Amino acid sequence: MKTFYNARHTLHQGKLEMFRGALVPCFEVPSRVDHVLAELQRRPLGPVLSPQSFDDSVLASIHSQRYLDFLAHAWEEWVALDAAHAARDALPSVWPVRTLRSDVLPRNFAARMGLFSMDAGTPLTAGTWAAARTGADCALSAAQAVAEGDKAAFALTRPPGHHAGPDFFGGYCFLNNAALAAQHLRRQGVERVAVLDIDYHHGNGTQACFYDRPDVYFTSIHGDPDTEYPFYLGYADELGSGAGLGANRNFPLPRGAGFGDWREALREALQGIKTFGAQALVVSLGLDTFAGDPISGFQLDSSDYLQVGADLARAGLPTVFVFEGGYAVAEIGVNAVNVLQAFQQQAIRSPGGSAGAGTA
Ligand code: Q9C
Ligand code: ZN
Repeated sequence: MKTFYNARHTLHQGKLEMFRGALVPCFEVPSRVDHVLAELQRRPLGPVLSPQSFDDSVLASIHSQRYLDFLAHAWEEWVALDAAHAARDALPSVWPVRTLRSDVLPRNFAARMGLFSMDAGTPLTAGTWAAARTGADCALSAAQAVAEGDKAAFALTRPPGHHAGPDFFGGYCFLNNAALAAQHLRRQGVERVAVLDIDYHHGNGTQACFYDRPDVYFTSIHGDPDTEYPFYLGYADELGSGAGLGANRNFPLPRGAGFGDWREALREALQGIKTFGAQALVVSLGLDTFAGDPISGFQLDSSDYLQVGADLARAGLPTVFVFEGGYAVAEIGVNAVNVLQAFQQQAIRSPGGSAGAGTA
């Protein structure tokens, strides 16, 4: 499969995030993607390509215009407030919670930053917009390749995307790459698209983008939000709303869950996708389900990711993989490419999925 690589990812390098009352070094670091790229050069997955440039129309159909305008100009506003800001990242510190207004857009920068964010763990830096915008092009390029007939494609980018909602950033995410890929597939004529989120953290942003839509099915396997970030979404009783009722399905698992329970949830999630009648699949590929992840709590090992890739291939759907979280940097290359390579090998063995030949 083709990989669309965001060479501008290094422009986004957060310094510090707020964690338990202290500013600590960011977990979401550039070397994450460097390790995946290095592993792709060691193992024969396929070509590594630069993305095509897409105009802003798909972005504006997922994110609000006032949010996109904020992101595109936030850094220059931040530095214009005080030249000393150039040396430190912008973090929000005030939010319009219940009873406060978010319809009015304040002139004050901190007030707007809070209005467009969900946590103080996601620094906005000088290069955040450039990196995120090119990352969106990677996701759209991967979706385009699949729309044109490729069996699968991979968007290798950071910052990640699945926590970013229609008008907010957070969880290290700014533009929702997986949602953009799904929306692009829809616009290219795929009538029913599924998004499967296998990052450790619930994909609250992606769920929010499609919650009332019957044409994009969202399903996620993640740490129980009762104890795990993003806390305020990702419960099993979230089934979609209005016309989208029945097109959302969450599989929260307790912190500490092992591969057996995780894989059973994957089986059920894929069954839901099949029942929905998806014609294409977008996978939010987080690798923070790994036992060695420093901020997460599942127990997958590196070889388990081979099973994950093969299980995904047996769904028999054209598939866009979008890189999300994963903070065990030394192992993230092997773990990511294990999923992708096993997917590719299984897809060759049983084209069209488990209904095809050679399922033994
Ligand atoms: N400092 C993704 O995996 N912070 N985002 C948790 C650790 C938020 C994770 C506390 C974690 C967000 C894309
Ligand atoms: Zn995550």
